[in-house]
Amino acid sequence: MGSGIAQAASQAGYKVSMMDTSQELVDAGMGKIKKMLNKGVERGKIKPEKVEEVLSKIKVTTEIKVAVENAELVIEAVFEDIEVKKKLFSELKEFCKPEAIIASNTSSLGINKMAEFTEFPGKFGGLHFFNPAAINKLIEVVRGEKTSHETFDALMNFSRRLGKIPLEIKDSPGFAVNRFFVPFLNESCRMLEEGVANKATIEEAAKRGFKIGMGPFALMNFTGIPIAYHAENTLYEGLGEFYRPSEALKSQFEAGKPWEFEGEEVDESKIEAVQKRLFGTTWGIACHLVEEGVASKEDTDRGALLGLRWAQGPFEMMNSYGINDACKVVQGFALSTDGKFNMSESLLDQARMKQPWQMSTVKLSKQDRFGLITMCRPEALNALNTKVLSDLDNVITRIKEDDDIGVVIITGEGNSFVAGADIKEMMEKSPMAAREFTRYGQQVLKRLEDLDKPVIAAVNGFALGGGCELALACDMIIASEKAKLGLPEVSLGIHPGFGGTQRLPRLIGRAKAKELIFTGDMIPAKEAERIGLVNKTVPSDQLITECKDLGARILARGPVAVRLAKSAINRGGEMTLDDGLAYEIETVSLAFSTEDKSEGMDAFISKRKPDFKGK
Ligand code: CO8
Repeated sequence: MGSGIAQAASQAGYKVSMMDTSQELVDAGMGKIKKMLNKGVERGKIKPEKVEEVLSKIKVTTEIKVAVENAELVIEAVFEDIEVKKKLFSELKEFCKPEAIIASNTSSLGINKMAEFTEFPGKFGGLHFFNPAAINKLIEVVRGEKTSHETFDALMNFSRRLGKIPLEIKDSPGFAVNRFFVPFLNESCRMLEEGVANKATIEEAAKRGFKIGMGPFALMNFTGIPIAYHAENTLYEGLGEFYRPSEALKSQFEAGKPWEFEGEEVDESKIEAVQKRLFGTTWGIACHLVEEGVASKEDTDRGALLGLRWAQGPFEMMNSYGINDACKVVQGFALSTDGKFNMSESLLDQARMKQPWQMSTVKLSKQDRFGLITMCRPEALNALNTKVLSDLDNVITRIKEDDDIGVVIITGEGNSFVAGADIKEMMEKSPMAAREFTRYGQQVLKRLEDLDKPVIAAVNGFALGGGCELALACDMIIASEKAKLGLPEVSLGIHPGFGGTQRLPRLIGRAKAKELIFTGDMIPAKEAERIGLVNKTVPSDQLITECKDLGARILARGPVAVRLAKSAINRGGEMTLDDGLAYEIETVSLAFSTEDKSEGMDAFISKRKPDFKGK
């Protein structure tokens, strides 16, 4: 795992020091990295010239002092034994800089427990990578009781820079994904042991129920029965009787043999019963995770989608199944466990209210007078489907009603702003349905454009198609130097429909807009700045700070004047010059009727700073 982490960090541009206890082990680690990189080149995922660059950034050593003395971040991936970790942490105390952050890649030892052995528990947290660490997009970022906000934010940002999709996790046995996945394996073994069905039937029921390519027994054979057994034991030790490894799993582990199920017949009459038990286990545990504050519903589902390749996460599955029926399934399962598994109270509440789980793909957070919108569907590069548009619509309503928010900043989770409308959803649409979708997309973007507060697009990565059109509906665009913008619709056989054919020519002129739209070319942020599509390009780690600086300069001015100026520019742009000028007379006259105008002019004459009240 360590070599995969080193590779991921080096590919993201970090200088890496990779340490192991012997020269053979570090050489083997470098060998694995070279192999992975060459495979990446063969698959066209990595440019050949990048290989040397990545390798040159990784220095190997067997001496801990050399490895960590200049490190900003140390990630340990040593053997999962608390004594081994304890010894390592005491060595780190001696050689690390005091400001260094230490992270553990543990999957089975608690972050709180390990923090006791570190010198600065506030600077310690978990970075749980998934295999293969260099490629797998998922990472669980674990907050211990003593992990500081700064450390946690730094670990989240580090994960994002690695191109990972980080889940925010509170320390708890198995974190989020293993907490429901390993019991899914264990419950399959328990059903076998109880004679509920044979392996082939359980395998088939799981494949159909969770829409996965491999069922539990094939998965255990693939990833290792000892891993499943040890992981279940960890859950049992931390969480109690329900999680005890089944006898069937234990004896298979002790026998050291893979599961055999070739030649077994699938018994169709038992499929439903098996599925209900697997649903009961995974859905019930998912609810507990959220009730205990270990993970959000959204992150739990994302973990299942990305880490396990399920077609839907547990919460989305419950909604599709029907919340009342899902509740009955989990209740039936809980009753069958003789009190070992507690029924989820939150699921009972949802069923009582007949309300499916509410999950949002768009986050709104408030910091001072800023409303920060984050498009949060990183598994699909934040592509806009009907649900995302509806979530954005709801967030716009909340912002409209919130007088504390003076400036809005909109950005994307991960390495993408928004990679366009969702192609998978659009594929199925008839012309009528496409018309409806286009109308809805335009309506939501128009509501954003018409907000009576300045909106800044913080374009952090891909802003393509509908994503570029979303940025165009904002008042200003600040882009990270890593961002790429474009309207590639014609390469899909359609053309921009969320306002691109209208707003882009108005912003950059018809000829340039035609060039971008007709070619579908994707352009880097600097070029977008040159042609006037982007206001400013900034280093990626300064993107939000730059947007806030710009926002703060606006917030210091007369709020009513800014609002009226936005209206004059937006509405005036749709009129003839004469009508626009007439409209400007109205807005500026209105500005003269405000207290802000008296305050602004008085402050100028008195040589003091104005104190605008927005009236
Ligand atoms: N829709 C759905 N899924 C997407 C989209 C998208 N627009 N973009 C990326 N994804 C998904 C990928 O399918 C992939 O999912 P999975 O892992 O399950 O295969 C995941 O996001 C990661 O993407 P990639 O593996 O492709 O990531 P790369 O880094 O290799 O490539 C790119 C990144 C270059 C951005 C590439 O993903 C891409 O080309 N995406 C499509 C961009 C595009 O064409 N956008 C325009 C869409 S059309 C549009 O916006 C129309 C607007 C309104 C018209 C209304 C008419 C009805």
